[in-house]
Amino acid sequence: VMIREISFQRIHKKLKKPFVTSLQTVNEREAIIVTVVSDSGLEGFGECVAFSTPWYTEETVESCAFVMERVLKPLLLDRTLSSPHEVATAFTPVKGNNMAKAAIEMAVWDLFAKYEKVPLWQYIGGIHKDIPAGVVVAANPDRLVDDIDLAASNGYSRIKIKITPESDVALLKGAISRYPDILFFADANGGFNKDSFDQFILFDAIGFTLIEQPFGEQEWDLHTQAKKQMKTPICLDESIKSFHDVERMIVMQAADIIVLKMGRFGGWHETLKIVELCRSNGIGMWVGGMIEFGISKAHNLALASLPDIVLPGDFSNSRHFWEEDLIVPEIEVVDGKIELKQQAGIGYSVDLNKAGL
Ligand code: OSB
Ligand code: MG
Repeated sequence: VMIREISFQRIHKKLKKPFVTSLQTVNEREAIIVTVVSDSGLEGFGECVAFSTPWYTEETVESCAFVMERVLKPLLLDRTLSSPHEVATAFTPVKGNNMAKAAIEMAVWDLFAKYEKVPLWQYIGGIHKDIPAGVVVAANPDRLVDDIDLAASNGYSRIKIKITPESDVALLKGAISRYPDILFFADANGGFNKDSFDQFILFDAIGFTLIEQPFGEQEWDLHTQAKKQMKTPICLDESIKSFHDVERMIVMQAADIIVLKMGRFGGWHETLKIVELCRSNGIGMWVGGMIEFGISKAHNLALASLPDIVLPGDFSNSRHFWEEDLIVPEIEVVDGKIELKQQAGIGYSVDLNKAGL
């Protein structure tokens, strides 16, 4: 496949309601849509998931726009690839900037699946055709019970609750015990530290399926200590940026489960290596979200189809965050599940006319 054209579209949309985390409140979402075109006229799509400012990771929309246009695009343009794995090799001389790399790389994987005329989820060896949905609720104690009730009534069988050291253990326990059939995850986004370590251990009694990123991304020792003392599985999100981070996590016994985020790993190639490493070491995996649009979600859904991914990910329907998504059809949750498409590639068409506010 010859890469004849690579283009970028910067878009932004207002969220239906603000997304509140301990780190940041997101009201509006910018993104960069990548389109790659082959010599035969096939189109592949990717989406850059960096945020407007560096509150979650170092990269930003602006840094990615620069790196994609000026640094990465020239490495691929007019090149003939025999496998999408060659993109990661072509990008190796460029340090970091994983979200910029991932956005272009994902578009090439979509293109190859379309070239082979198979859905992307089949192209990568996926088997699950119905992906369990999952939704996120904010740490706000006044709204916790109502938010959980709403998510449950919308059919979600996995609810992730943002927690902080100020979260009330008894309130959380009471709120989630009302739904014994729903899986409840907790996500601290690194909000605990050495001083609040003992307080964190008390969260073990709540009954969460797992607790995501209790401590800062470099706090390997604290995670190891917490895992030793707790029965609730510890899950790492922000700490995991590469295959090597997972190796370190395994050696240090710092966690039982990881969140897969292709943007942070640099794309499909690194993600598939990480999945294999986790599989062979008994590490659990699930696919995380970045408040993204349908293109990134479609890639994530394909990833969630892999045999060893059994925990439900951050998969809500398109209308959860957006008045209108830019894929057709939109992502829809039916009976708590999202059905994968049979069309080649990501399985959805992209309508950039729908990219406005
Ligand atoms: O920590 O998982 C996170 C959204 C933006 C940045 C970080 C995180 C999140 C989420 C997922 O919690 C939200 C979603 O897309 O469903
Ligand atoms: Mg997280």
